[in-house]
Amino acid sequence: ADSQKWILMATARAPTNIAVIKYWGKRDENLILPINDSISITLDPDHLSATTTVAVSPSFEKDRMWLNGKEIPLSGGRYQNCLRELRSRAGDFEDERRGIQIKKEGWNKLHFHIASYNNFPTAAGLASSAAGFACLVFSLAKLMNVKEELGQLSAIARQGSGSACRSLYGGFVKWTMGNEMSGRDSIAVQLANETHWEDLIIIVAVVSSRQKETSSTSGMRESVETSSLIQHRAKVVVPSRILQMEEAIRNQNFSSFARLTCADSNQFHAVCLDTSPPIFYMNDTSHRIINLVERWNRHEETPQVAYTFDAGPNAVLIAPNRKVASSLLQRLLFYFPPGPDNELHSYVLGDKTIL
Ligand code: 2P0
Repeated sequence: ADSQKWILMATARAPTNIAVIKYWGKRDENLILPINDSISITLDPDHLSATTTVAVSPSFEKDRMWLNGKEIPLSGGRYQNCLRELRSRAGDFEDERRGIQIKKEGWNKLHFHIASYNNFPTAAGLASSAAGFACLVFSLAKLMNVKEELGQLSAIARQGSGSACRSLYGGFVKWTMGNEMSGRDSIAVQLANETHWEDLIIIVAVVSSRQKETSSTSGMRESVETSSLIQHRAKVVVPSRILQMEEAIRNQNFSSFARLTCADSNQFHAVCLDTSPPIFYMNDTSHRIINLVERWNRHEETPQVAYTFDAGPNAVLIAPNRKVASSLLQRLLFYFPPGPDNELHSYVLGDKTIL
């Protein structure tokens, strides 16, 4: 029948984010509630982002998803959790011209087709779940006429993947751990928008394009279960670092920002080493990059560049301006010359491009 023929669509784009104070460890696995606050920088969407189109039609028989054109299973409880939250907040939809009317409750019976693309090669081994879930939740919210503030949408994206909640805002973002059992207050807040501290340049040095061996989800679970350092980190170290980082960002104090960023990355990887069995996300090339930056920073007496590594060996390098960024690229090319067995695969530029 004609009533089966309509299709509604919504499209959104969300960038990935890079944590400078890391999220590592949950206090609630199902709701995805963290054991500490974290702070991140959202990248410019032109470089590393997900674009997702969601469609709904009475002719769809089940929910399906395609990532970069390839169908992937949607069985995961995380997707279902996000969908349930969105459905409970859905609004009425009416298009008189096309004769479409969906009541709030009507969304419960409809199925979705989701097509998502990353504008960077998945093979680069760069995190995509943050941008992916942020984008999925935002586009579904738009489609389903969900009228919620971004903060509440971030609490829904959080249930898809913790770090995703931070990708709903641009600029500098804090994920406050919250203390309610429901997770309602475990949301992202914007510390400063994307026009703040515009000179910062982010360079991702792709060390390995291989898929990481230990997923973040299981890695942080094992850390919470076996590391004693993680407790000290969450209770003592991070709370004071969060305050210092907020101040460094507010004042655009690069020295302080860089010291905190490097120290926090190193402590996160120390927690991984303190996990039993130990988790190694960085490799020899990652360590060589740390050395290169540390020696440079010590030589100049004040930090020139910050480094941070997530659950993999790729280096995220942050320079205070173009001049330092081009000097950084020169150094990287000198120590890791392009060639048949070069250790660095490529560079991805975040924020403003410099070439
Ligand atoms: C972060 N990472 O703050 C930290 C630093 C990796 C290292 O958030 O289980 O993919 O989906 O909540 O968000 C990666 O963890 O884990 C992450 P789930 P997620 O960016």
